[in-house]
Amino acid sequence: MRQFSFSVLVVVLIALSLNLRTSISQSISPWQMHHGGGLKTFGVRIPTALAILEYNYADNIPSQNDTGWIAAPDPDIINFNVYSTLCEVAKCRKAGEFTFFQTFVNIPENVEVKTCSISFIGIDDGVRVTIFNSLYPDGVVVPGGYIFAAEGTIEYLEYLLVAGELNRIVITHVDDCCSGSFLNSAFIDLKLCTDIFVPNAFTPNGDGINDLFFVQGIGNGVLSIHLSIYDRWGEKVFETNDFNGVWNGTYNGKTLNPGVFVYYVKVYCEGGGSYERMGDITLIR
Ligand SMILES: [Ca+2]
Ligand SMILES: [Ca+2]
Repeated sequence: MRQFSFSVLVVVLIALSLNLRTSISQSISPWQMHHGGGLKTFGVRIPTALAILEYNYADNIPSQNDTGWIAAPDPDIINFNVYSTLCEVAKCRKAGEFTFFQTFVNIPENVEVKTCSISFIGIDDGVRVTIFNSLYPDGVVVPGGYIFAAEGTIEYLEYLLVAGELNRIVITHVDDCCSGSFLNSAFIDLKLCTDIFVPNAFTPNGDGINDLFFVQGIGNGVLSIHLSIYDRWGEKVFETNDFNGVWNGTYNGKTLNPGVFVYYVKVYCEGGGSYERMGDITLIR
Protein backbone atom coordinates (compact mmCIF):
# COMPACT_ATOMS: atom_id res chain seq x y z
CA MET A 1 0.00 0.00 0.00
CA ARG A 2 2.80 2.40 0.85
CA GLN A 3 4.58 1.52 -2.35
CA PHE A 4 1.42 2.16 -4.34
CA SER A 5 0.85 5.60 -2.80
CA PHE A 6 4.41 6.66 -3.43
CA SER A 7 4.19 5.57 -7.08
CA VAL A 8 0.96 7.47 -7.53
CA LEU A 9 2.55 10.57 -6.05
CA VAL A 10 5.55 10.36 -8.38
CA VAL A 11 3.30 9.88 -11.40
CA VAL A 12 1.18 12.87 -10.38
CA LEU A 13 4.30 15.00 -9.89
CA ILE A 14 5.71 14.13 -13.28
CA ALA A 15 2.34 14.73 -14.93
CA LEU A 16 2.04 18.12 -13.25
CA SER A 17 5.46 19.25 -14.38
CA LEU A 18 4.92 17.99 -17.92
CA ASN A 19 1.48 19.51 -18.31
CA LEU A 20 1.99 22.87 -16.69
CA ARG A 21 5.49 23.92 -17.54
CA THR A 22 4.84 25.33 -20.98
CA SER A 23 5.71 28.77 -22.22
CA ILE A 24 3.43 31.70 -21.47
CA SER A 25 1.64 33.28 -24.39
CA GLN A 26 1.80 36.95 -23.59
CA SER A 27 1.17 39.40 -26.37
CA ILE A 28 1.70 43.09 -26.99
CA SER A 29 -0.49 44.61 -29.71
CA PRO A 30 0.85 46.97 -32.43
CA TRP A 31 1.22 50.60 -31.35
CA GLN A 32 -1.55 52.98 -32.34
CA MET A 33 -1.37 56.78 -32.30
CA HIS A 34 -3.85 59.61 -31.79
CA HIS A 35 -3.15 63.23 -32.77
CA GLY A 36 -5.02 64.74 -29.82
CA GLY A 37 -6.50 68.19 -29.81
CA GLY A 38 -3.75 70.39 -31.23
CA LEU A 39 -1.51 73.02 -29.71
CA LYS A 40 -2.13 74.06 -26.10
CA THR A 41 -0.93 77.44 -24.83
CA PHE A 42 0.41 77.39 -21.28
CA GLY A 43 0.20 81.18 -20.70
CA VAL A 44 3.38 81.07 -18.66
CA ARG A 45 6.77 79.72 -19.50
CA ILE A 46 7.26 76.51 -17.55
CA PRO A 47 10.81 76.05 -16.23
CA THR A 48 12.68 73.03 -17.55
CA ALA A 49 12.96 71.54 -14.07
CA LEU A 50 9.15 71.59 -13.70
CA ALA A 51 8.39 70.34 -17.19
CA ILE A 52 5.98 67.63 -15.96
CA LEU A 53 3.59 70.51 -15.12
CA GLU A 54 3.03 70.82 -18.87
CA TYR A 55 0.84 67.74 -18.53
CA ASN A 56 -1.68 69.87 -16.61
CA TYR A 57 -2.55 71.29 -20.04
CA ALA A 58 -2.73 67.94 -21.84
CA ASP A 59 -5.89 66.74 -23.55
CA ASN A 60 -7.63 63.90 -21.77
CA ILE A 61 -6.39 60.54 -22.97
CA PRO A 62 -8.82 59.45 -25.72
CA SER A 63 -10.86 56.36 -24.92
CA GLN A 64 -9.47 53.14 -26.33
CA ASN A 65 -12.15 52.93 -29.03
CA ASP A 66 -11.99 56.59 -30.07
CA THR A 67 -12.16 56.86 -33.85
CA GLY A 68 -9.05 59.06 -33.87
CA TRP A 69 -6.73 56.12 -33.23
CA ILE A 70 -4.69 55.11 -36.26
CA ALA A 71 -1.70 52.83 -36.73
CA ALA A 72 1.58 54.33 -35.50
CA PRO A 73 4.11 55.07 -38.29
CA ASP A 74 5.89 51.89 -37.22
CA PRO A 75 3.47 49.71 -35.21
CA ASP A 76 6.40 47.77 -33.71
CA ILE A 77 8.42 50.65 -32.32
CA ILE A 78 6.31 53.85 -32.99
CA ASN A 79 8.84 55.91 -35.04
CA PHE A 80 6.87 59.15 -34.83
CA ASN A 81 8.69 62.17 -36.30
CA VAL A 82 7.12 65.46 -37.44
CA TYR A 83 8.00 69.15 -37.61
CA SER A 84 7.03 70.99 -34.43
CA THR A 85 3.83 73.03 -34.55
CA LEU A 86 5.45 75.44 -32.07
CA CYS A 87 7.91 76.84 -34.60
CA GLU A 88 7.34 80.59 -35.11
CA VAL A 89 4.19 80.32 -32.96
CA ALA A 90 5.33 79.88 -29.37
CA LYS A 91 8.55 79.90 -27.42
CA CYS A 92 9.88 76.77 -25.78
CA ARG A 93 7.71 75.54 -22.89
CA LYS A 94 5.13 78.30 -23.41
CA ALA A 95 2.95 75.87 -25.37
CA GLY A 96 2.80 72.19 -26.15
CA GLU A 97 1.23 69.66 -28.45
CA PHE A 98 0.23 66.29 -27.09
CA THR A 99 0.20 63.06 -29.10
CA PHE A 100 -0.94 59.71 -27.75
CA PHE A 101 0.25 56.16 -28.35
CA GLN A 102 -1.49 53.05 -27.06
CA THR A 103 -0.87 49.33 -26.96
CA PHE A 104 -2.64 46.42 -25.28
CA VAL A 105 -0.65 43.91 -23.27
CA ASN A 106 -2.41 40.57 -22.85
CA ILE A 107 -1.30 38.87 -19.64
CA PRO A 108 -2.55 35.30 -19.15
CA GLU A 109 -4.23 34.14 -15.97
CA ASN A 110 -2.34 32.41 -13.17
CA VAL A 111 0.97 34.12 -13.77
CA GLU A 112 2.99 36.62 -11.79
CA VAL A 113 4.27 39.72 -13.56
CA LYS A 114 7.78 39.67 -12.18
CA THR A 115 9.12 42.76 -13.91
CA CYS A 116 7.84 45.17 -16.50
CA SER A 117 9.53 48.26 -17.83
CA ILE A 118 9.20 50.49 -20.85
CA SER A 119 12.30 51.94 -22.50
CA PHE A 120 12.38 54.89 -24.86
CA ILE A 121 14.97 55.96 -27.38
CA GLY A 122 14.78 59.27 -29.23
CA ILE A 123 12.39 61.42 -27.20
CA ASP A 124 11.64 65.04 -28.18
CA ASP A 125 10.48 66.43 -25.86
CA GLY A 126 8.80 64.34 -23.18
CA VAL A 127 6.71 61.24 -22.45
CA ARG A 128 4.30 60.15 -19.72
CA VAL A 129 3.10 56.55 -19.21
CA THR A 130 -0.42 55.70 -18.02
CA ILE A 131 -1.90 52.23 -17.43
CA PHE A 132 -5.57 51.26 -17.72
CA ASN A 133 -7.00 47.94 -16.52
CA SER A 134 -9.73 46.59 -14.23
CA LEU A 135 -7.81 47.90 -11.21
CA TYR A 136 -7.39 51.35 -12.76
CA PRO A 137 -10.36 51.87 -15.12
CA ASP A 138 -9.70 55.63 -15.16
CA GLY A 139 -5.99 55.16 -15.71
CA VAL A 140 -3.03 55.54 -13.40
CA VAL A 141 0.16 57.39 -14.20
CA VAL A 142 3.07 55.11 -13.39
CA PRO A 143 4.88 56.61 -10.37
CA GLY A 144 7.94 58.33 -11.81
CA GLY A 145 6.38 57.73 -15.21
CA TYR A 146 7.69 60.85 -16.92
CA ILE A 147 10.82 61.31 -19.02
CA PHE A 148 12.11 64.62 -20.29
CA ALA A 149 15.39 63.50 -21.83
CA ALA A 150 16.60 62.00 -25.09
CA GLU A 151 16.02 58.50 -23.75
CA GLY A 152 15.27 56.56 -20.60
CA THR A 153 13.43 53.70 -18.94
CA ILE A 154 10.36 53.70 -16.72
CA GLU A 155 10.31 50.73 -14.36
CA TYR A 156 8.03 48.99 -11.86
CA LEU A 157 4.99 48.76 -14.14
CA GLU A 158 4.57 45.25 -12.66
CA TYR A 159 2.90 46.70 -9.56
CA LEU A 160 0.11 48.16 -11.69
CA LEU A 161 -0.56 45.40 -14.23
CA VAL A 162 -3.30 42.80 -13.81
CA ALA A 163 -3.04 39.17 -14.96
CA GLY A 164 -5.87 37.54 -16.87
CA GLU A 165 -6.82 40.54 -18.97
CA LEU A 166 -5.74 43.15 -21.50
CA ASN A 167 -3.76 45.96 -19.91
CA ARG A 168 -3.79 49.19 -21.90
CA ILE A 169 -0.58 51.21 -21.84
CA VAL A 170 -0.75 54.79 -23.09
CA ILE A 171 2.17 57.09 -23.81
CA THR A 172 1.35 60.78 -23.83
CA HIS A 173 4.05 62.50 -25.84
CA VAL A 174 4.58 66.23 -25.52
CA ASP A 175 6.34 68.50 -27.95
CA ASP A 176 7.14 71.75 -26.12
CA CYS A 177 9.84 73.31 -28.28
CA CYS A 178 10.65 73.96 -31.94
CA SER A 179 11.87 72.39 -34.17
CA GLY A 180 11.57 68.62 -33.75
CA SER A 181 8.69 66.55 -32.47
CA PHE A 182 9.48 62.87 -32.31
CA LEU A 183 9.41 59.62 -30.42
CA ASN A 184 11.59 57.12 -32.16
CA SER A 185 11.02 53.93 -30.22
CA ALA A 186 9.32 52.41 -27.21
CA PHE A 187 10.05 48.88 -25.99
CA ILE A 188 8.02 47.06 -23.35
CA ASP A 189 10.03 44.44 -21.44
CA LEU A 190 7.66 42.06 -19.66
CA LYS A 191 8.79 39.07 -17.63
CA LEU A 192 6.18 36.61 -16.43
CA CYS A 193 6.44 33.58 -14.20
CA THR A 194 4.16 31.39 -12.12
CA ASP A 195 4.35 31.88 -8.40
CA ILE A 196 5.48 28.76 -6.56
CA PHE A 197 4.07 27.26 -3.38
CA VAL A 198 6.36 25.86 -0.71
CA PRO A 199 4.83 23.78 2.12
CA ASN A 200 5.89 24.60 5.67
CA ALA A 201 5.82 21.05 7.06
CA PHE A 202 6.13 17.41 6.00
CA THR A 203 6.05 14.03 7.69
CA PRO A 204 8.66 11.61 6.29
CA ASN A 205 7.55 8.59 8.35
CA GLY A 206 6.85 6.23 5.48
CA ASP A 207 3.07 6.23 5.81
CA GLY A 208 2.67 7.47 2.27
CA ILE A 209 1.11 10.73 3.37
CA ASN A 210 3.09 13.96 2.99
CA ASP A 211 6.37 12.03 3.13
CA LEU A 212 8.28 14.19 0.66
CA PHE A 213 9.17 17.86 0.61
CA PHE A 214 9.19 19.57 -2.78
CA VAL A 215 8.48 22.90 -4.41
CA GLN A 216 4.90 22.96 -5.68
CA GLY A 217 3.07 24.90 -8.35
CA ILE A 218 5.98 25.13 -10.77
CA GLY A 219 4.06 26.08 -13.87
CA ASN A 220 4.04 28.44 -16.80
CA GLY A 221 7.09 30.53 -17.41
CA VAL A 222 9.47 28.85 -14.96
CA LEU A 223 12.77 28.05 -16.63
CA SER A 224 14.57 26.42 -13.72
CA ILE A 225 14.79 26.37 -9.94
CA HIS A 226 17.47 26.01 -7.32
CA LEU A 227 16.35 24.64 -3.95
CA SER A 228 18.59 24.28 -0.92
CA ILE A 229 17.70 23.26 2.63
CA TYR A 230 19.73 23.93 5.78
CA ASP A 231 19.52 22.61 9.32
CA ARG A 232 19.51 24.93 12.31
CA TRP A 233 23.32 24.88 12.46
CA GLY A 234 23.47 26.17 8.92
CA GLU A 235 24.58 22.90 7.36
CA LYS A 236 23.17 22.21 3.92
CA VAL A 237 21.23 18.94 4.07
CA PHE A 238 19.64 18.98 0.61
CA GLU A 239 20.08 20.72 -2.70
CA THR A 240 18.59 20.29 -6.16
CA ASN A 241 18.22 22.04 -9.49
CA ASP A 242 15.59 19.54 -10.58
CA PHE A 243 11.94 20.57 -10.94
CA ASN A 244 11.02 17.11 -9.72
CA GLY A 245 13.58 17.10 -6.91
CA VAL A 246 12.15 15.80 -3.63
CA TRP A 247 13.64 15.71 -0.14
CA ASN A 248 12.82 12.67 1.95
CA GLY A 249 14.10 14.00 5.26
CA THR A 250 17.49 12.25 5.16
CA TYR A 251 21.05 13.56 5.00
CA ASN A 252 23.93 11.38 3.80
CA GLY A 253 21.58 8.42 3.95
CA LYS A 254 20.67 9.00 7.59
CA THR A 255 17.20 9.76 8.87
CA LEU A 256 17.13 13.21 10.43
CA ASN A 257 15.40 13.97 13.70
CA PRO A 258 12.25 16.08 13.79
CA GLY A 259 13.01 19.77 13.80
CA VAL A 260 12.85 23.03 11.94
CA PHE A 261 14.85 23.55 8.77
CA VAL A 262 15.24 26.53 6.47
CA TYR A 263 14.66 26.38 2.72
CA TYR A 264 15.90 28.79 0.13
CA VAL A 265 14.60 28.59 -3.41
CA LYS A 266 15.46 30.70 -6.40
CA VAL A 267 13.14 30.55 -9.39
CA TYR A 268 14.43 31.56 -12.83
CA CYS A 269 11.79 32.77 -15.27
CA GLU A 270 11.67 32.39 -19.03
CA GLY A 271 13.05 35.39 -20.83
CA GLY A 272 15.15 36.41 -17.82
CA GLY A 273 14.20 37.59 -14.39
CA SER A 274 14.09 35.60 -11.20
CA TYR A 275 12.65 35.67 -7.74
CA GLU A 276 13.42 34.09 -4.40
CA ARG A 277 11.55 32.58 -1.50
CA MET A 278 12.84 31.43 1.86
CA GLY A 279 11.19 30.13 4.96
CA ASP A 280 10.93 27.37 7.56
CA ILE A 281 10.03 23.74 7.04
CA THR A 282 9.09 21.62 10.04
CA LEU A 283 10.06 17.97 9.80
CA ILE A 284 7.54 15.90 11.75
CA ARG A 285 7.64 12.10 12.19
CA1 LIG B 1 10.37 69.59 -29.79
CA1 LIG C 1 3.95 10.97 6.43
